[in-house]
Amino acid sequence: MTAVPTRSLMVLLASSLFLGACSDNDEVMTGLLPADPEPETWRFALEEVGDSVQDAWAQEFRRRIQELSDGQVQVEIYPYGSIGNSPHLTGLVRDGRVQLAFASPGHVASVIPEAGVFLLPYLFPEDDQANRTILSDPELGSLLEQAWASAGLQLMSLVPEGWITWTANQPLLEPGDFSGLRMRTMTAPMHNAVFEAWGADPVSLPYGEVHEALQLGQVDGQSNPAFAVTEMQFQEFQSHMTLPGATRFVASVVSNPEWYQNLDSTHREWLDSATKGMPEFIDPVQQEYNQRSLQQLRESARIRIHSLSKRQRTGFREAAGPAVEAYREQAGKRGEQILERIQRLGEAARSTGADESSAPDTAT
Ligand code: 6CS
Repeated sequence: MTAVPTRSLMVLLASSLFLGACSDNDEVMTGLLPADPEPETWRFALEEVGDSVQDAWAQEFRRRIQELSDGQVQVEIYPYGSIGNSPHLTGLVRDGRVQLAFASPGHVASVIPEAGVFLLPYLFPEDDQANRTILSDPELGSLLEQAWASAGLQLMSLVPEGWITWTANQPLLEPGDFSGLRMRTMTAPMHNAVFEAWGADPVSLPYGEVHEALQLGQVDGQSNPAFAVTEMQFQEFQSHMTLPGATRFVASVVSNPEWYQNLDSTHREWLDSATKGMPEFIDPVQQEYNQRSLQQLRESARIRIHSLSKRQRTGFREAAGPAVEAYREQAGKRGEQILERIQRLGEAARSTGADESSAPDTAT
């Protein structure tokens, strides 16, 4: 029999007496076991305000992590405005001061030129399922991960946020309508290249400055999913919205690569399992948010909503050539591989008829 040191015996005895006095409550029993490790906190910064698509993603991620880790990992969510704008958030992740953040292509393409592929009009199929299949393609995923890694960012997930709409104080139905229009763009030069191809005069601004710029007439129009328009109240200063069915807003969730690599296997597994399946969670959420916003705009009759016909879309696609060239110049060899992979997957979807459902009212 193993001898129990007298001091330990006394501690045990005192503990059982104490327990006896306190009933056999589980929580108190826990006090006898080695102390639970202190929960660790992961900071997660958003590019959007509370109740947005990014917020819904982050809340669900937090719920999953806390459940998987049994509370050992807490996630602290910082909505847009609490710690900085998009380029700043990317910097915080690269410096390791924030563990996780959203990074959308219109901003992050400044440091990851390959991210600009998500800004190219009429590249991805219109069909939702075909689009999902492309975004989950392992070969494309690996190329994107390499691109993100070479900018010091670990790509954790792609987050579909819905079709991008254009708003202005005039209908935007053909490329010529953009002529001289001061279009607000996100901060990456690639976003300017898209609207320049149609003759616009782009003005790069952080998200948080768009409302004021529209109000003061410093910009004439902007582009964003419908949920973002109502959430940020852009419709207060815009009389027309176009549903071009040209580009979907696909954000990325990024982490610090060193932090990710240095996580112990259990924590990394929690993180990976929490992230897996998030596209399936967020897709219906973004659809609901975007549909609700469009409905709200239609009912308020504050803004006229236009859908582009097939012919009008073709006009925009054909005029977007210089934007594709700008992407090729900026994104180099890997950028070309990414573009070709998306084109190949898109052609495969079209040849199987998976891209037939190009409804004119492509709004979510
Ligand atoms: O327009 C922007 O800058 C922002 N739009 C959305 C929908 N999310 C984040 C991004 O920064």
